Amino acid sequence: MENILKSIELSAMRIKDAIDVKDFGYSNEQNSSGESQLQLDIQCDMIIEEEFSKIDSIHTIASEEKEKEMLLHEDGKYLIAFDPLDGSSLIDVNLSVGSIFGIYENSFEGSNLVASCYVVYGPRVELVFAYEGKVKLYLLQNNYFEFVKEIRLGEKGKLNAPGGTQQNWMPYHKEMVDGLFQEGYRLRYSGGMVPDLHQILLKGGGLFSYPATSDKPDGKLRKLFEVFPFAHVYTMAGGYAIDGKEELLSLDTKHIHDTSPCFFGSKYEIDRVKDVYSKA
Ligand code: AFP
Repeated sequence: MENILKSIELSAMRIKDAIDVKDFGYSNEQNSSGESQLQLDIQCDMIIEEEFSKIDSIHTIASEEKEKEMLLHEDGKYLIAFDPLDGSSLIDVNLSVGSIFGIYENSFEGSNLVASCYVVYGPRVELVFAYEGKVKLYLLQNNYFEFVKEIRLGEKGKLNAPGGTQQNWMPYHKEMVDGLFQEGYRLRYSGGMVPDLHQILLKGGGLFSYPATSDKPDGKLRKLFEVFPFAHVYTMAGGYAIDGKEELLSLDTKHIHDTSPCFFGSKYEIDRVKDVYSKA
């Protein structure tokens, strides 16, 4: 696992350089979710593929930018699903973006996730790694990811990050989101899952939601590339991650690009979601 973390760190440093200096703009390609791919999305995908190809313990990789998974080493033990540059549509307005990694054994099922990791490219580059019951924060300084601290979520937070188009929310979902605001929760939503969830984690709690909507009944966020890794990080940090009713990590995956409604947060807010959704 140590050499996988090392290769994520090397990828992150190369991606940071690519974000800083390269020319942006769209390619003529679309990814598997039908979104236009930026040149930078493709470049970041290639960087990670190149770094992971050097690690013998990696059996298979699956990227959000590619239709199919790819076999790397027949004798490898791990399968890794990753989103090379999540939130890339925010690059042109200079907001934070991230890379997300889920590391599995045997198959790409939430229950087989053994480690997860994400990198935030913001004013600083930070990396969060969840493994063996601990969630650790690292900061990039002088080409080295220095350990900062262990992360734990509180029982209740103050931040509310509600995703999806409000016009298409279910009425009970709107009521729940409004209810939290009436209790004093503050809105924090950039449109980048990585910085939005990172903020809630580091500020001790709150709720991030991306619900089922009338136009997207299965939500927008992809299980393998976005939802499962963050569910793993949040639960290891003492928080909760559900689809409204079930724990996200207990959900089946039929296709690598499957999506799911998702809610991540601390105990108080997730109890609220469960209460509202159990009556829906
Ligand atoms: P992009 O990678 O296309 O910018 O999408 C980012 C994202 O997948 C995730 O990071 C956000 O939480 C979510 O989409 C935001 O979606 P909305 O724009 O519908 O709020």
